[in-house]
Amino acid sequence: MNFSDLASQPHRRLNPLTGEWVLVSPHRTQRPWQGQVEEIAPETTASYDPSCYLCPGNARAGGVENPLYAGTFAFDNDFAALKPDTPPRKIEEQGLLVAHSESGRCRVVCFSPQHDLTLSRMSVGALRRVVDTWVEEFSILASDPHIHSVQIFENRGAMMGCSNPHPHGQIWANETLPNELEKELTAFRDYRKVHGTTLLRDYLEVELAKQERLVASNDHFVALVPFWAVWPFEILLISRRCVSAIDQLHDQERTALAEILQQTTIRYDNLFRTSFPYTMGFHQRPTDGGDYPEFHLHAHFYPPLLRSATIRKFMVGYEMLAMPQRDITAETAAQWLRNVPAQHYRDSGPPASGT
Ligand code: H2U
Ligand code: ZN
Repeated sequence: MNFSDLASQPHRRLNPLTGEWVLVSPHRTQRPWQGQVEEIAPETTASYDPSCYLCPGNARAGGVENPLYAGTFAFDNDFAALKPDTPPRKIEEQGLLVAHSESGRCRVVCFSPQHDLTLSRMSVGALRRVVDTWVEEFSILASDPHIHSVQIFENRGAMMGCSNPHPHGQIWANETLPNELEKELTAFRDYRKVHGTTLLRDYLEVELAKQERLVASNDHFVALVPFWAVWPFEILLISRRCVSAIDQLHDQERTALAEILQQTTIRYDNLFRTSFPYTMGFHQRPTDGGDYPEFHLHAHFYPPLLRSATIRKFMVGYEMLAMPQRDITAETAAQWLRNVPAQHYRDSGPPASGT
């Protein structure tokens, strides 16, 4: 098989971060669709919602009142999935009934006081404050001796199960390493043992040479559709310098991260002229105090939309029972994302006629 076959022939691609394969069926993109079309919720346009539990000055569950914050605001999740004071316990029966207690902390981070904003419509200055807040939260959680991994993420849009349009994300910090981090860490370690370099540094070099999967880039970050993408418009955001977590980013890199977050999310919104749903999050070194030279900071964006604002990809059938599958190739997806305007559609007037 050679690279020119990838646009037309069924094939599988390997994800070197997880060791898992994805089936790609590019010949299938013309298949008709008569299935479910999602309702889109109308876009929020009020900058303050008196019933929102994240807006400044409003009361949350349990009655705590949010401060009149002006930038970002972080607090302990009132319905935390993990608790710091969980007593250590273990069940291990015949290797078949195995359960371990898990302690940790859950935080909620409001990105802006303005209820109707999204990351895609925030200024670089405001996004930089979000980056700084993530760094601050990461550093505090990382210094807790009981916390060994910190997962920063955002669920955006009702389609992804997000409970509230107010711009916000979450941080879950665990005593152990979650599955995805564990898989990546093993892959990074194995790669470094064999090649002496970091897997993502080498992968970035390959992609910068080939160009065809790049979406956006600046002096410090590159956003691309990875060769092994599962979700139609999945993006991998990689730091050019190999740092193991956001606390190692210097001033210019933090601003560059804010800029590329803006660029990536604007391109997503512009693709189908809708507030594009996704789950995104950073993968960073474990926070057990160890040194992780093999770990290379990156973020994943997993958006569910497939071919319009209302048609989504379902991970069902073959995907649940066998392996993930996609129709449009990573190269086509990257090309579509590269070709949309770099300015947000809601800030750039009506579309030209005929588009
Ligand atoms: P999601 O929209 O991504 O689900 O995040 C909202 C989080 O906010 C959710 O985890 C928390 C929920 O537990 N929350 C509070 O901490 N306080 C509240 O008053 C309501 C929701
Ligand atoms: Zn709000």
